[in-house]
Amino acid sequence: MPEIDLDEIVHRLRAAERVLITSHIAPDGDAVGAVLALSHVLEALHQPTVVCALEGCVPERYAWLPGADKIRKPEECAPPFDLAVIVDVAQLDRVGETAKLITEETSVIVLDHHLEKKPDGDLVAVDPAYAAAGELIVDLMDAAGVPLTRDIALCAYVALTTDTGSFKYSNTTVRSHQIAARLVATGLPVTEIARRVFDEMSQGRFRLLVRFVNSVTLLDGGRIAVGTLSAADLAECEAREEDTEGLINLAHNIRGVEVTMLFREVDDTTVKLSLRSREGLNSAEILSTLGGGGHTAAAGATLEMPLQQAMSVALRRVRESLAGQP
Ligand SMILES: [Mn+2]
Repeated sequence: MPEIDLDEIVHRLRAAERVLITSHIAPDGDAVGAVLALSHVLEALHQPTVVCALEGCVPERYAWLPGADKIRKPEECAPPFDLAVIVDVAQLDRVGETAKLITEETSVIVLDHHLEKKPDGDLVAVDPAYAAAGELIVDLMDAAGVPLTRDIALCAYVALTTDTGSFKYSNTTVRSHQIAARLVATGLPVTEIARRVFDEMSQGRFRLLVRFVNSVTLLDGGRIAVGTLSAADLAECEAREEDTEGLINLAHNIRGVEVTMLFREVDDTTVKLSLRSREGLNSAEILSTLGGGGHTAAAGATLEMPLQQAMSVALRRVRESLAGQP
């Protein structure tokens, strides 16, 4: 990993006048939280023109975050930007249509924590030791000498709690807790945040959850759990794409399961695969030959093939990885 030079990034942020901040398609809590936390840091730093853009809607459970109402769809934004900061993702082809707002005159800073060997961007801060991109933004805030505000804290806290599964996942570190303590000390209503982010769900999500649970099958003596959601499941449940977030963890909690796979059929030729793995198995590596990526414990891939074919291809890949395990 390249050495991270936060001071150089601060220098570039300070010099920029029109800044685009964006993240990956299908934004999760870390994407939305880190984008917004950075926008608040930038406004405190020197008040450039800041435009936050995301492809797709901000999931309802994050829509109450301060500044979320200012997040635009890419087609609503007017380039040029002299600087684009992409957070929680390191590849421009994963920010979707927003990438079109980045032109010749735009320099690109990448702030990410995924296992990414070839990040895009002119200036790159990618370090998988960060539990969340939001955690990296807090370090950047400190490097910039920007005081922690409640708005920054709220956004960074949601980023951190969602990407660590409330400080349960293996990416959680002492630093994650230390940063969380600083954020909470600004007076965050943690119970209320947890209810909004993790517990409360739409009826559509509840119906989808039931379908997902019923779809789960255990293979290979219970080492692999596989769940599927068809395009019809989403439609019939009146659920949205965002309603699938986190469902996979329900199956991954089954005792003895080492790898959990969720296949979500987008249409006849596109399947989104999510993968979770226990310690000793690298999810990102398992999916790397299928064009996917992510973290050690959690990764994803988009497979351009029908559901049945996607299942057999990915299952073969997982079994190869498990074959190397005791
Ligand atoms: Mn993240």
